[in-house]
Amino acid sequence: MKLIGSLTSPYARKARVVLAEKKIEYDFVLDSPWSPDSLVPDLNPLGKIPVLVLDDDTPLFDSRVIVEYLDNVAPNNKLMPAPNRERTEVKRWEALADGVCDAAVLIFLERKRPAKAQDAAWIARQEAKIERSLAFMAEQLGEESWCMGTHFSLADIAVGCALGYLAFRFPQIDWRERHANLARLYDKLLQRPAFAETAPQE
Ligand code: GSF
Repeated sequence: MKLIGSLTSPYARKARVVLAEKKIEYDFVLDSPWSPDSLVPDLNPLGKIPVLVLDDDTPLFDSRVIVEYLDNVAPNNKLMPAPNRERTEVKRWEALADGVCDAAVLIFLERKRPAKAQDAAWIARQEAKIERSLAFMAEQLGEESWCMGTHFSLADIAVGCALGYLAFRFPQIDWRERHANLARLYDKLLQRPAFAETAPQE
């Protein structure tokens, strides 16, 4: 199978971390959806990465669909519990983490516009989403070892990718100082080869 992505996308990183944690072999194909000759729209009508292309050429998107497929297709190292209340909680963590990435990406794109065209209120609205979400994550994590308490799960992977994207694109957001437990979780995740080997890079 092939993962179409980039070295900076937090959503592609989530898929890459899951592939590594599940020890699934794949080809990583770099394709920026922003380049005029990108092949992404031919695979995903939404024109977004990541896309997982299965061996029968079926394209899977978006990252949540990809990681759920990967967790189901390989029995080892389960990252999501069976359908029950805990699974719902893992998926809410993922929705929260992906939402932080969504807001961060919107700020990043808005700031690429000419300064006069940038909408300060729009940027402030996205920053507020990030701040509220970080506080919510910190409150939910508390002093637990992992997002779901005693065991590592997809929730930690999604949160780690979101925090890593903030550190990469918005080093001025001082989430480490304000939420020491999130910093501890992120530093612990960086000890895992799957995270260390997928750190965002230009
Ligand atoms: C979001 C992917 C996304 O926005 C997912 O996979 O979870 N809900 C989707 N990807 C960006 C790249 S990045 O910022 O990570 C993307 O492909 N943007 C191109 C576009 O046209 O929006």
